[in-house]
Amino acid sequence: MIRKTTQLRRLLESPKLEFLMEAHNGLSAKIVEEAGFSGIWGSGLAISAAFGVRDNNEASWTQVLETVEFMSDATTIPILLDADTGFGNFNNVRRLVRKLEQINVGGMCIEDKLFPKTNSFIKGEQQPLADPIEFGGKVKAAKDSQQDPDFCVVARVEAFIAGWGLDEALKRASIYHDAGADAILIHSKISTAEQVLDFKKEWQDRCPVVIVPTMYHNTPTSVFRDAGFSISIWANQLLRTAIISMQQAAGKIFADESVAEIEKQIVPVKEVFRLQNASELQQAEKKYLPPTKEQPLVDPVR
Ligand code: SPV
Ligand code: MG
Repeated sequence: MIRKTTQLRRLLESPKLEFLMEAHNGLSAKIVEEAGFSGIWGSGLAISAAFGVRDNNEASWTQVLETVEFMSDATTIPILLDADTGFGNFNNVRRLVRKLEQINVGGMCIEDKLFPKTNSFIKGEQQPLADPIEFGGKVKAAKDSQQDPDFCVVARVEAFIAGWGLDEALKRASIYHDAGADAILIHSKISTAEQVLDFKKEWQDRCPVVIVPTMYHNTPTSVFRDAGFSISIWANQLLRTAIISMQQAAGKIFADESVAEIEKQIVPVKEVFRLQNASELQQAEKKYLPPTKEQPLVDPVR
């Protein structure tokens, strides 16, 4: 079994465009893996939304890590955790890296904003950026504290989000690269890929570049491939899929005062059991529990 850190590093360094799909709990992480993805984006937006709170560090870092541990345990592909600003200063980042390694997370992405952060698509231009030298120290602290040489630290540049131009984005990326970042995530909130393409043209191949085409979703993937980006992150689409499915189902059941109609549209309960790997426990019970004459209490899978 290849270590998750190594798997993530290979994705970052692979010559072809790779993809990470967002997940926000153990179940969605498993669905991402079953769909065929090679890696998971542990989205701060999606995890906080699933908790019912805002993407403003309202969920504590230990609450986030508890969720990410379930995600990691449920899957064999690596997770790149969206670790926001690192949940504090360089010292908090050092502890964060040690904890992420313990729960088998492949790497983390930290962004050059201030704690408590705000989602990049909410009043981005009013968001203060971190001092780039201070943020470079955070990146260096992260790299110095990892035990596994393949643990990946992705530095996210929010210059475009905050209304700055290409020069500022490149200046920041250089500082973070010099501090040891394994990759740069260049974020943009405009509806075209212009900013990230401009960045990549200047940055060239100094280190892998990661993008999040949430707002420029109409850009064909071939454009990203041709430009030589390393990873494209689909950052929130499963959360948004789940929201509309749950809204429609809840609304229909409320209106019908019945689940008869919706039953045809939703997965059978046995699909839930399959995703939970209930059959493995049934086998283990046969192996480890003392034999009884009684039938198993339930046999929901078969
Ligand atoms: C996230 O998924 O939480 C991200 C990406 O950080 S974004 O929401 O685009 O800022
Ligand atoms: Mg985020």
